[in-house]
Amino acid sequence: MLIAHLADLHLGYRAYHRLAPGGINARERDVARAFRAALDRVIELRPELVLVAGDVFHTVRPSNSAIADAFRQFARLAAALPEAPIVVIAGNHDSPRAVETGSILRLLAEIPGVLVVDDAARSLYLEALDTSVLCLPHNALTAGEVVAIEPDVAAGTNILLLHGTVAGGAAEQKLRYVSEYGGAKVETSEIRPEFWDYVALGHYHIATELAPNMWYAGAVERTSTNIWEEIGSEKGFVTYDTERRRGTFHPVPTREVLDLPRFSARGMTPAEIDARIRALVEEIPGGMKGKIVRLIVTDVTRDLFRELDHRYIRELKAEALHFHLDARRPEVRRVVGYGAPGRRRTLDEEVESFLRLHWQPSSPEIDRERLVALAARFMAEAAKGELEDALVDSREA
Ligand SMILES: [Mn+2]
Repeated sequence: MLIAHLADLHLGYRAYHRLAPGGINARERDVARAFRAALDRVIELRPELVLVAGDVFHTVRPSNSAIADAFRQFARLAAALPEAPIVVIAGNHDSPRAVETGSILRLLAEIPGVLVVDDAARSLYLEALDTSVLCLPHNALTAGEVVAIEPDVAAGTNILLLHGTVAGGAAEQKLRYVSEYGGAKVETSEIRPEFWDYVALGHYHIATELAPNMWYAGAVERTSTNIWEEIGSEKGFVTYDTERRRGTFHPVPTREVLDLPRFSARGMTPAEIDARIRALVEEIPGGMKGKIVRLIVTDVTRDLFRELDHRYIRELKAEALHFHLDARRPEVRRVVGYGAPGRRRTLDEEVESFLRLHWQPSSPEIDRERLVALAARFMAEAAKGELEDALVDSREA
């Protein structure tokens, strides 16, 4: 049996306030196009089963245009592959926290051939394929109930479909970044990949083979919190052949994202910094036009930043789809304990590591150290139940 495995579509994702012709956010259109391209290829490959491992939508309440497009695309897929069941689970992005919100994914279940599991764990037996798919959407793994991750002994083929961060085993070496905040965590020893014909994973946005029969399909476009961590890896989906026991990654075209070589401004004059920026930009093959580009410059003092050629920087911002001149002030870096084995980070450590390692200031005027200190204070106040007072104090300060 040939299985097509997609994940993390993030339909309705928006960024950068740039509009494409027709008024749709340019990045939202990129994501919709990447999804269409992925489906074109899936249809050509004619799989017998299609799995979507969560985060179909970027938010619990996507825009009407994102919903309409998703419905059209899933209907197109179902019509093109009438024999192939399409099994969709919810991820952390499309799982409402409050039950009364309801899940938008249920709409997709109106399409004949599309099966949706959006809340509790459920095992689906697909009779025509003699295949059982154990579906573990985000909520099934975070509700606090113990889920038995067991194959169905009566089924000819057993598949596990889950949305979360896999820990332990090959995941320790192969997952390059701490995955999206807010995901569930599952140990490789709980999954036991050797017990399954195939394990289809969603949540980590870079396509990754954790075992020959266990893959993260990765996202179809760069939609994670820190897209710079996804540079150098292609986006797309995976097919798995249960007879040959082999997975194949299929890339789809995506928008170009560049992280220019970073440099330190220490000892440089504003004119020298301008010249270095210009030289780096002029070396981009094909130029900046329509690309997403970042340039990190460290050790930029506030005075130095003010004296840069902001007219030129504005021109670059206008030409690129998005240009982020990430001018960082000189700062004392402390090493934060990071993913130490055998111990879960406390929430305080999680917040501190996020602010130090992942969060990018939107302006060099923001002092990272002050923000870290403020966050630590708010965490302490929240623990004591006095957050409201602390927030009022900080606004007055
Ligand atoms: Mn995701």
